[in-house]
Amino acid sequence: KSYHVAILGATGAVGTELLELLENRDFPLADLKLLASARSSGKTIKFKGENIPIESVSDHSFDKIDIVLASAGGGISKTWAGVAIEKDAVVIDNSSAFRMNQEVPLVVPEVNPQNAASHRGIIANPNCTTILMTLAVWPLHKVKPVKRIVAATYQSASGAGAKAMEEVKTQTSAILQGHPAVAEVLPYPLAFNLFPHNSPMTDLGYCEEELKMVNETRKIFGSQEIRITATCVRVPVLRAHSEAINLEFETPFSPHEAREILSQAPGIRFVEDWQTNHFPMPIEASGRDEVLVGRIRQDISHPCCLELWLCGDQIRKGAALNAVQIAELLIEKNWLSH
Ligand code: A2P
Ligand code: 11C
Repeated sequence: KSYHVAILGATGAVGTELLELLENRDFPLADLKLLASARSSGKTIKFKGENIPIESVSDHSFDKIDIVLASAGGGISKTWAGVAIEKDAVVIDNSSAFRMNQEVPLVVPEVNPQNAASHRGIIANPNCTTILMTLAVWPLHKVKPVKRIVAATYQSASGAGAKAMEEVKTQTSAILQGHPAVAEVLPYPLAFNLFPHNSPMTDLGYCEEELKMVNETRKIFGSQEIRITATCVRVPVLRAHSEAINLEFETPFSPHEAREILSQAPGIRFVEDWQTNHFPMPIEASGRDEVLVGRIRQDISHPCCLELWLCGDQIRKGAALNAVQIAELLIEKNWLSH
């Protein structure tokens, strides 16, 4: 059996990656519909040697579609998800629009695949920093529950979309030629700079991105008790996010045991060479499916805490790949109907 798939936001950073994944994985595709804004209507994108027209999304866009992979932002998802569900499609949504809705499963296939079974037409893809963190923390949490997570992120431009990636390149080139860097997509120049994450600030003094890491991780782990705090920072890297994570357990967790567990964990590639100081780097994580994890060490300030470091391709496992894996899971388990 093969499936009719639509990509909503096909021209964006995540949309482009979705196309590449569908092209290169053994996905049982009957046909592919590419949807974007009216600005892109009439253009085409090459897929498996064929030029597929980009259509402006409309009421009829989801007729006969089985699976919608949505990555055009929360507002667009809110507008169109209901229409797609009415037409019996399942929407796998990359935006934050439905993630904390109690009826919507929030799924990382390596962590909580079983939650996808109960969907009612929408499955939410978590925030990229959350996906990457859960892949590394869950295998340890299963062995010994984590009490508290303290995370600091180093997030690439790709998280703000394809235009932000272009902006960093333009700014870099301007600065190298002695011109000022102009910021239009991101709030401040990112080239040769960094700043606290640009998502809206909340009354808690945490930006929304930081609260996503807190609330989404709790939902995915099915644990409201786990205490989490995060500081999210945008750095001038193009497409992979990095995270420094401190984990507190009830009792000591030996770095050796953590290493053994994470070396075997799904979706992770363990990268640690203490001789050459070679640990995960965004440049080596870019374009890879696996999240690179390493630099596990005992926290010298607390006997029950471990430090670890990870880098993961934000567009791939942080967004597009996780969404495609959810689609593959629904197909494999026969969980598409709602
Ligand atoms: P378009 O290229 O036509 O503007 P990114 O996250 O990389 O910025 O990408 C955003 C994606 O969302 C693009 O594919 C963009 O299409 C799409 N998009 C933006 N506005 C709309 C809209 N009103 N309807 C459908 N798709 C939209
Ligand atoms: C970033 N994580 O790196 C964001 C982008 O909730 O899906 C995606 C925001 C989200 O800026």
